[in-house]
Amino acid sequence: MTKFTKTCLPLIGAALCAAPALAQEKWDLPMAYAGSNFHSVTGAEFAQCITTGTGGEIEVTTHPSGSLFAGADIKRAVQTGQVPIGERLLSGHQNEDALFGWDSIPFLVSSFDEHDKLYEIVKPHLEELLAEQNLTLLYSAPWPPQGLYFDREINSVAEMEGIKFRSYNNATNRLAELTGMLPVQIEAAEISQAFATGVAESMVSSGATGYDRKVWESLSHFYSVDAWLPRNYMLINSDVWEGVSEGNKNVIEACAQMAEYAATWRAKEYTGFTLAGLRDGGMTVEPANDALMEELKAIGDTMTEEWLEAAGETGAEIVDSYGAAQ
Ligand code: PCA
Repeated sequence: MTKFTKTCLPLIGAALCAAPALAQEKWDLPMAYAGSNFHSVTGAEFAQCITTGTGGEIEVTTHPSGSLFAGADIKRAVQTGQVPIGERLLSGHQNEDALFGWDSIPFLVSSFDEHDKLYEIVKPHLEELLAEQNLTLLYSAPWPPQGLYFDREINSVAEMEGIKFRSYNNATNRLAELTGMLPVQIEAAEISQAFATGVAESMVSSGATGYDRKVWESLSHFYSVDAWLPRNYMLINSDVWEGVSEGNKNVIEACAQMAEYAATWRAKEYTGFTLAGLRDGGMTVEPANDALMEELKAIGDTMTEEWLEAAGETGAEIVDSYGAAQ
């Protein structure tokens, strides 16, 4: 049902109304991270851009902090059409296809520039895989580089033995196993509690997530090892996408391009800002010592091999093309 949300002067008639807003569709957009996080802020602007740009024909409402669907359930909700659109960290679905884990391979890339180059190579493969799952990629943006958080000083992998480690995907689980830590998978929205109650004592994540969740209340050290940069993806159900008019598709694609640019820029800005915030909160923020770095890189080599084995020909093609582009 088409419904005019602006009333027109009765004698003038609908055709002469100034830009009548037609509220034809309402899209709920679940997101896993806190509303103040830069991905969520960008998502809210993206939603507003669509609502405004389509003249209200598509009205998008974001639901941050996993309030509509928890992070782990967002992809399925979009795939099955429970919601038309949603944002998700795809490396959380590496068990469905190793390709989703391309952005969580330790030390394959460590900087935004390297990550961008790898993403350009991966993107068409990823879009193909998503299409098979009835999903269309609208935009995507990285998190800042991943570092290690602890509730104590750590100088070697041996010292990590038995520490309770908050993980967020298969790769982080595996990292815990290989360092002798005990992984427990917890959504970012829940980590402040997990650290406060001792359910977890460490994690690998960005300065941004530690800052968003004020982890200095429970943790003391952040080692900026720059292990990898995982990405969030704004996905739309492909059937819904096909049903969108050409004009509105153009609007959504333009909004998506701006969102990708804004979120990527914010990720970079946020890297230094949030590390300073962790320091202000009282944490020690420093690089890992050389010996620890070497141990971690050896673990990275193991995980790269394991990923290549799981990702088969596509994985090899991606890593080879990346190597050749260097
Ligand atoms: N923050 C998210 C994923 C990567 C990151 O930096 C998290 O910790 O869940």
